[in-house]
Amino acid sequence: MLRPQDTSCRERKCLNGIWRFRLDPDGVGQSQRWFAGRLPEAGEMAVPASFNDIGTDPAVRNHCGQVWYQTTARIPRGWDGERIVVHFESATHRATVWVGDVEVCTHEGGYTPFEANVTGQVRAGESVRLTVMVDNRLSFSSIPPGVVEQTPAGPRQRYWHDFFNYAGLHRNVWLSCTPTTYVDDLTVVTGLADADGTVDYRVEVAGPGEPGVAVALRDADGMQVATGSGPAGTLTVPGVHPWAPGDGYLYDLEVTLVADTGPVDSYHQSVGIRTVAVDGTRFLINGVPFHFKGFGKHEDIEVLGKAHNDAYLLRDFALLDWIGANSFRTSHYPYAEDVIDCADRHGVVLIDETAAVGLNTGLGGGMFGGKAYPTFSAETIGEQTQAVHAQAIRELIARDKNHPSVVVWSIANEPESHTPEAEDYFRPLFDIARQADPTRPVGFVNVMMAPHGKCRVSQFGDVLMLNRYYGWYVHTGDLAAAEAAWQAELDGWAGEGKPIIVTEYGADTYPGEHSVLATPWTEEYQIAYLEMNHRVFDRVRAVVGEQIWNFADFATTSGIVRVGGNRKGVFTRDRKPKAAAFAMRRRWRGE
Ligand code: GCB
Repeated sequence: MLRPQDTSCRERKCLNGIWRFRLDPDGVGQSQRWFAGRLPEAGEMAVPASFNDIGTDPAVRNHCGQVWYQTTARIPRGWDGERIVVHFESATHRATVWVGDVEVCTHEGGYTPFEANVTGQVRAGESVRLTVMVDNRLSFSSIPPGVVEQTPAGPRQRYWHDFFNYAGLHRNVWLSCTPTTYVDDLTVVTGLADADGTVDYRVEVAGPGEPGVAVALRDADGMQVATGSGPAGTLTVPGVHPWAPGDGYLYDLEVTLVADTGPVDSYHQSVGIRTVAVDGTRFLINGVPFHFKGFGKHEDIEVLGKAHNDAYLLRDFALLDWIGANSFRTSHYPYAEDVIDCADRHGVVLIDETAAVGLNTGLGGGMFGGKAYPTFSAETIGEQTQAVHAQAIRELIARDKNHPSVVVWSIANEPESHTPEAEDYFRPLFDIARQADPTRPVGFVNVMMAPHGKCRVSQFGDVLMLNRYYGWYVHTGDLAAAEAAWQAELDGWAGEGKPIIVTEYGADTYPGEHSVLATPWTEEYQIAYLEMNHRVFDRVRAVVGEQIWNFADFATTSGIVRVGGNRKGVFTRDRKPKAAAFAMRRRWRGE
């Protein structure tokens, strides 16, 4: 599935704005056919936004179940005879869509796009009613998993991840048209050999007829540098300008489908020509050792929750640049495609993660809920979860495979990984990721409870990604003990002969809290904690990356270890620097 575009043969119309909206606490909307007319008793909701923090009603914020969105849109007159599609960049966590009275699609998973061909349901020039039922419930067969517990006070959503379960229509909604014979998919794989670059391309065409395929590659100035024909081939770019960290140089690949009558479809793909490889403990981009400096992030802002926002996107990239970061992880789910595009343009390197977070019921010491569940079992995370997880991996790779910024697939964050059940669960998922993309390293993010020598899943990864909180969750406030324990564990991992990226280390820090002694929660402790980690990293050659948890403070469920959310940000939730931001700028920029 390709993202809608405006080209010489395609058009798109953005449906963002204020939609009709209502909760469905009793789950009756579908049987009462709320889609079959104007949504009854509806209020208003912004799209894109999480629905949770717009109003003031706790019933909305904490709603657990279905919600309904509806809008009316006019199909442009000029779209007669075209293939018309409705495209959602995401709906968290699942959705069913009706056009008029007709159900056109359902989708599972809150962070990847889906669409429906609605050509048969609409007429050019006429308006249509578009209704979406979104369900925010997590279960043992969703990714991420969760469980709805029935309590005397009503249903309560429990889950084992540490961010608020924001939901709704978080990203753009498009109406778009393509010709009836169209470019259905496109894959590019790039290579470098001395001064030449190569672009292997493969085009999939759908619809009637057998049009020819012509491709043209243009540089950033619009100069044509290579052309090709046929559905697959290799383009060579002499004197290539590679895509590299800090240098987001992009070529434009135009694919044209050509029939006897002339061009029938045109699609553009930006292409960064670069290579990625793992060589022993080195992580190579364009053959050059790369050291990841950056953060685990979240899509999380005041009022909007997890909605994409272009202004915050640019603000965050400006701050990444200011602090000297060269990378981040899309913890803990695929981010909006605009984020990945921005990373491509800015030369920011990404570890791209699925939404498989919290596959670990032992996490948090009860922080995330009362009742105990086994992680892997027929009743909890089992075959059905694994199938949904496999699909989440496929959808992430299908969406992001052509982005030069993406250099590692992370198939899960901190799952249980020390048990035989975990080994059986994950083995096939690594195979699925490698089948979907044989060109990028695959890994998962290891949790502290499965340290070196105990983890049974790390064997499958091309890289080792570790989240560790020595000096915070263990040896709290005792940085000397933390340093010794961390060093010992890291030396063990270094013996595996794979590159190690420390994907999380961090200390909750309440801005404005100070002490002459480095005391947990103070701005001074955050700096001392980070410095201790850096001493350890700088002694271990296999460590090729340091990504602090977190870029910014973010919203979580309520809990006795969270004060207005998770405070491990180097920036506050509204993106003000804590003292650690200046310390990190010195380390990463060397200033
Ligand atoms: C982790 C998780 C992350 C949490 C973080 C914390 O290991 O991966 O989602 O927010 O710890 O602050 O506890």
